[in-house]
Amino acid sequence: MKKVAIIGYGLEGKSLLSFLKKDRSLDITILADDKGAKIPQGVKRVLGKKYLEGLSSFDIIYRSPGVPFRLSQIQENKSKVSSLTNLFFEIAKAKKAKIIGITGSSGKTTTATLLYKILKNGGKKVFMAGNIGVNGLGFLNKLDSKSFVVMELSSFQLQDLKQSPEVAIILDIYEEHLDKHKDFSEYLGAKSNIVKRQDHSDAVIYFSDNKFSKALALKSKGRKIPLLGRDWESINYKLRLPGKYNQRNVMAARLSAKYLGIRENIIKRTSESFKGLPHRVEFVRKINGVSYYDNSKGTNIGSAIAGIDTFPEKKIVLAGGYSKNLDFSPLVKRLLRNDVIEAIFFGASKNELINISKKAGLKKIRSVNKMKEAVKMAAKIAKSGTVVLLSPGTASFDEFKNYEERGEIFKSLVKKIR
Ligand code: UMA
Repeated sequence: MKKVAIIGYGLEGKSLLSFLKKDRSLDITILADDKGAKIPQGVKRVLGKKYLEGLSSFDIIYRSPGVPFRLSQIQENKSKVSSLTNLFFEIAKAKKAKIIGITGSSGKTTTATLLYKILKNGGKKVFMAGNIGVNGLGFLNKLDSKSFVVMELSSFQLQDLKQSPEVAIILDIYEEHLDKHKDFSEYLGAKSNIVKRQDHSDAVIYFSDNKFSKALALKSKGRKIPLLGRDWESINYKLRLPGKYNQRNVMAARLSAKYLGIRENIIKRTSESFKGLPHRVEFVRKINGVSYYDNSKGTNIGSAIAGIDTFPEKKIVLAGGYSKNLDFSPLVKRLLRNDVIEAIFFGASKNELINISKKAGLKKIRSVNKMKEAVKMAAKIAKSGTVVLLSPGTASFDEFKNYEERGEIFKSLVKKIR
């Protein structure tokens, strides 16, 4: 019997277990740092702090993306380490399905969802999977040579990926996830796997005005299809989605769809009717003349700034939360501009934000402990005609389960304002 370890029992661990347990020749053990993980009866497990100690005794090791690839025990057994994403690629490619992989520091889910809708409206047999939270193993049996799979790929999923998608989309790239990656260069190295094993018949669509997106794309052996922000002028769809960054997401989805043979009128119609996704500069409510927006998915500096850039109006920005060791300086610099009337810092990183603001000469700041107090304060000081925007620039784990919970609680607090 082959000894299989599944590290992590979250979304990917659970999907792997239900997929692999059908194969009776596998002897499966779940490993996780969480002692309380609810693993089905009869399934072997090693839980708690020492969960990785016996790793070398396994023949295959499936790593969940949240488990850092650079952990010494994983590095020592590197040749045996695989992942759900690797398994998916192997089987999907064997079935000759076409994989369109999307990466970047923000905009992945929006671009993936829009491209999925465009391909569907264009009559293609299309599926969506990956970091977006959809388990691809669940639909593998439906794939054939006519299928397209739009996959959102995070740096953690790309880091040990042994194949590349037929079409790669590289959106804007900047600092992200420096709590888990050793440094920015490790993050870029992980992302480069999206093109590393492409061949001449493959293609990469990228932003030539983002130096990291461009540098990665140039590593591809496939066709290189560049995009520039100013290309938007010749497209000019009437989008429901706000902000320049969404124009870039739409441009990337559009060019990929065109490359895959979809007609312009279908791309335009789908893009113009697309309402976007929750927690990405989502309008919540207008009360007392003040408009409230939820950008809880602004979990890194670039996407927090992109959220602020969405509005020309005067605004109060709510920022802070669990720091991912990212450099807050560019965010503070953005807050210095005149359209920001006030910044309210909250959560675990508030002192770091205050210190950087002091050094940068940013005076219009307030700080509170919890997001709840930040919303209350914003409602008290906001004047009619302004915008209140939650654009944290951090992860949420100091106060919430994830960015979704933070966004939902923000929205419910805003709905209670009188
Ligand atoms: N665990 C360990 N050791 C660790 C870390 C975690 O044992 O060091 C265990 C936990 O105890 C738990 C399990 O691993 O049992 C959790 O695994 P996970 O963190 O990989 O989470 P999943 O639920 O499997 O979800 C993962 C992605 N999560 C991360 O990358 C952190 C999901 O992306 C993804 O949707 C899902 O796989 C399906 O592919 C989430 C995410 O936050 C949405 N992604 C980041 C982002 O978008 O910014 C990259």
